Amino acid sequence: MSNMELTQQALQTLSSWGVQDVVLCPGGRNAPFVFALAETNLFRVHSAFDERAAAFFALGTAQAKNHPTAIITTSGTAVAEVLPAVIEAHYTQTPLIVISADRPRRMRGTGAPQTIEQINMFGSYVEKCVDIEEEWPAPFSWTKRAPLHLNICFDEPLRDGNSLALSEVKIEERMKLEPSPNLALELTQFLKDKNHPLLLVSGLKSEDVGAVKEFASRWPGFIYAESTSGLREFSHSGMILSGDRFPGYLLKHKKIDAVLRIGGVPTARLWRDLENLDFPTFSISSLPFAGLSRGRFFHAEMSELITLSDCIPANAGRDRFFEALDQEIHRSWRELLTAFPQSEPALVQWLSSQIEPSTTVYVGNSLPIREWDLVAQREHPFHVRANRGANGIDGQIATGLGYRSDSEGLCILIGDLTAIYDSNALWFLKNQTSSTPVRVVVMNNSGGRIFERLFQHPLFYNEHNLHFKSWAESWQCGYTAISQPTNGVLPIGVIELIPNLEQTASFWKKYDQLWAR
Ligand SMILES: Cc1ncc(C[n+]2csc(CCOP(=O)(O)OP(=O)(O)O)c2C)c(N)n1
Repeated sequence: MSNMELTQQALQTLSSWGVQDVVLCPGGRNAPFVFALAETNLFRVHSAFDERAAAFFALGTAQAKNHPTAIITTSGTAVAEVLPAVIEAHYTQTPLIVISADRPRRMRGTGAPQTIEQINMFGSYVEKCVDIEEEWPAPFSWTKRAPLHLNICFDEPLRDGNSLALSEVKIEERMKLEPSPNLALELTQFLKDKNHPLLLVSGLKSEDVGAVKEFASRWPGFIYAESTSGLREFSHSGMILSGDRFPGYLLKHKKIDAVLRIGGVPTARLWRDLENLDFPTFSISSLPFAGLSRGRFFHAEMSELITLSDCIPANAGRDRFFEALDQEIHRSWRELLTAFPQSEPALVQWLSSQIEPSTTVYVGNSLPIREWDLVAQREHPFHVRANRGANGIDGQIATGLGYRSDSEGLCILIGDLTAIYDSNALWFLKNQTSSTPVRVVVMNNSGGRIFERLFQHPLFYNEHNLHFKSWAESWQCGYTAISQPTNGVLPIGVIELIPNLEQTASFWKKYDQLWAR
């Protein structure tokens, strides 16, 4: 069954159970539900983004109206946020239905982006957990007197488009998870016949950066380094400057013949695409998660890399024409930053040039981490942190504030929905005593704009016209609104960046055109 057919089955089943209200928390993985609910009038659809509140709203609705009510979440910590309401539903015997979207079963245990262990997550607080992939299950009983969990796996393309689906490609290697003592041998084998391998470096612990830098300095191919790696500002002639699209562009033009990933699970789009491509991939990480259900994976100490430089084949290199192209694309979009100074990327770049060197920067999930990776200045390094374990938009301010210290400034950059999600976390900023500057920067683009770029359907966005002044003041924090680059000293406390949406759209339009060659 296709994703949309599974979704239709789910909605028909809800309807047959008497569900009238559906609380929808749009994300990427549950996109089939967003599209289907936009086209049906079987239910009253309540769109929301904080799954914890949304689940309690569904609970209250079910109790008040005395009919089963559903909450639909995307994958990852979004599902976990529903637990308190499920517990309440259990003890009050309320028919709360949780529908969670999931990534395909083959990815369980891999730590791939937004892939967590969702099956039986609610334990004995639900009457049943039904795990669904490809086929709708045979009729099953449900008393409608207790919560129910339906977990539905969706593979890409999510809306049944025609991009490369797993079933269309032959994947020879499946993940081999066992740590091997033969890392050097296996890496030599892997790289032996490769002429243009790409090095992809993601999240590293501070103490591992030196060893990886040493290894990278001898790398003859292209390198794409994410900001959480601590290598993004490292000077190397193969360092990709034009952004995370360039690795995919190299792959499309057959200018790379392998990917060696070092560090945490990458944010770069290429990584997600590799899941469904039969492309030689080798990962080395100090975390025990492969991040893909295919390819070779080694769980190793980063200090081992020091001994691995000899594995790099002598004849490997990179295409000089594409090296120049990378620089040209980089130059072109930097001109766009100047042309559209009030666009979101220009404001992110400006922010990166204003904060003091050696500041710890905590970047929120969704667009902030991607925009920072793309446009932040590279003159001096920052300590960039992010929650890239499960990629949730929950708990971002609190996690960031956990990085406060007396020796370094702290700047947290998050989206507006992410800020509202964790609005109580300013508790940890109240009565701030540290002598170093702490800033919580909210990029207020009036909703979840990442979905504008992904799905172009307003039901995903949760648009609003809220601002953050009274929020900051109610927590006794300083507040400044900024809508264009300025030269003054950057204030501390809450900074609300208000990008010009038209300029942002123009920036991305022209940016997209740069790749159409
Ligand atoms: C807990 C959780 N719920 C839902 C999601 C799915 N999700 C990813 S990005 C996003 C929207 C974020 O909006 P905002 O914070 O305004 O950032 P923007 O997209 O505008 O950068 C959502 C809901 C998630 N990652 N984590």
